[in-house]
Amino acid sequence: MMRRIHHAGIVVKNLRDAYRFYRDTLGLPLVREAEITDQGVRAALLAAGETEIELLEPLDATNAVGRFLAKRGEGLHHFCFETDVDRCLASLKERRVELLDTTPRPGLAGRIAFLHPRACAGVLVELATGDAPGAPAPSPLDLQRLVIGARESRKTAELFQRLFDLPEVAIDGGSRTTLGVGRGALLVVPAAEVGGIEGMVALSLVAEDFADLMARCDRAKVKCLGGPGEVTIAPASSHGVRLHISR
Ligand code: CMX
Repeated sequence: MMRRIHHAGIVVKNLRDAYRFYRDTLGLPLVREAEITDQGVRAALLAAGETEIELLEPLDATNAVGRFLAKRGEGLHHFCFETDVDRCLASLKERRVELLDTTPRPGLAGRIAFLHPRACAGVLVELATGDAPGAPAPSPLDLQRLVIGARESRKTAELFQRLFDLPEVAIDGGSRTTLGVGRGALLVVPAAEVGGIEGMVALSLVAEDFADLMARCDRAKVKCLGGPGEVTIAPASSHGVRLHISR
């Protein structure tokens, strides 16, 4: 039912500053940018392989995204599945799952609807019809995994499996669960293994040309921790998001 992770949404103070890192340093191509007035945001989608990264700048400090920014700072805000939104909403309604949108509305990713974070272990999940089929924009980075921290990781993984009919594709010693979504995956891990963070923790990406990417990060003075084939970009450099990048 879930065709792919359509995008991971990141709240930023300012789109122009965030472009400097995500578009100019990482090299992610801008797919589109628009103001979504009913949501009180200016949003931009950037291609990252099969999926996309959505940057969200609140238009004022008092709306839902503005309050999120004030309370938690810049960082991961939600993620979105591409699916048949009407069918999926009908099925979720039948199961009395708590929704923010009971009917789809227009968004940057097509017709969209949000579930309440209370229904998804504190994670804000969006559903979207996605774009008309076409070749994805070529991108130097492929977003492959989204990491979710949970106090009871097994239970949370089972919840996501049940809600979205996701296959379990790998078990790592019983404490980590990988759920397949298209060519990508959700990795549910115990919060204790990720500094106690519950909810969206990190994004894992694979670089087409790792050496070139490292050179660009170096020129832009981006702080990277790690070894020769895999780095974690310090959240201070990536607008609050832990980015794991491997070759
Ligand atoms: N993920 C997880 N929890 C969130 C959250 C998020 N993105 N945003 C807010 N919350 C939590 C808050 O931390 C708070 O938790 P506590 O009660 O434990 O403190 C609780 O939700 C209430 O927060 P609030 O600021 O009072 O916000 P509201 O209750 O008014 O709304 C939410 C919260 C999630 C329903 C709201 O942010 C919302 O409607 N979001 C969906 C719409 C959206 O995000 N649009 C932007 C995307 C645009 C697009 O792609 O089209």
